[in-house]
Amino acid sequence: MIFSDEQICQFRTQGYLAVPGFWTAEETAAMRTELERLKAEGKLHNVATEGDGKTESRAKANLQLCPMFPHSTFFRAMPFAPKVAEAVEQLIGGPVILHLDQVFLKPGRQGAGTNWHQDNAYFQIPDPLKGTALWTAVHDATVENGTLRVIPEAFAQQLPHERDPDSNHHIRCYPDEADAVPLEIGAGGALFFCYGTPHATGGNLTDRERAGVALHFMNADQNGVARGGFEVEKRPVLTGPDATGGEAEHGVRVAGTWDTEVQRILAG
Ligand SMILES: O=C(O)CCC(=O)C(=O)O
Repeated sequence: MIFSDEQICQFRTQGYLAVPGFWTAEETAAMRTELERLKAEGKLHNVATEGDGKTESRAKANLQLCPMFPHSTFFRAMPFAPKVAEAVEQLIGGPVILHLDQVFLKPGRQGAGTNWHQDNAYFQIPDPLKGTALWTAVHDATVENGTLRVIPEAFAQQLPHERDPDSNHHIRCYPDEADAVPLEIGAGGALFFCYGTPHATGGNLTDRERAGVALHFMNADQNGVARGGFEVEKRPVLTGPDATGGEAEHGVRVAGTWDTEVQRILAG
């Protein structure tokens, strides 16, 4: 996964980059299958509220699992897929550290969006271009089913955030939505957006569910000050001299298992 100068420039000036077909059809099918299992086992929780920031909504569902790695060796392996670190390192520089993993699933009709925010309002790294989300469209993501929207060129601003009344734990901001760009992308596509980029998802107005897996990465030189995400000793170092393939953080070697995990899930 080698990005062109134009793609890297797009990320560093606009604050985001869309990469259709980042994952293969097999990898994406395995994500859907594993998500079905996690959903059937009741691992995803509705974080949408009735507008008071605490009472679970009965009408709307924004189903979240965060973190995923303790529940799935498949999703634990996903950030260790070699193309992930290769891609991320080109955008934010190395060494690369995994900061957080999570999934948001929006059931058909009921699915609720995640309101506007900058990830750096949580993570608070000094340089917002040294951290990025890799948001994977597990299903085709369209305006109608609430795909991600971003505000380009806004990553250097620090927008004021407050508690999100539509979520039981999120915070939100209120950027000028006239500047927002919807990023439609097919299943298996990846949207990279830096920690400063304001972003939101919308409600799912279709009959079919839509999910996004969000992995967050930062440059190791931000690790000492970065807030939120995994506990410091659980943030896997993916590249550079301190990378152990997951042994230091998970106690087992995870690097090199992604392809086997994909085949294991597809074999049922
Ligand atoms: O998929 C969503 O609803 C929200 C994703 C998001 O906000 C993130 O990955 O930071």
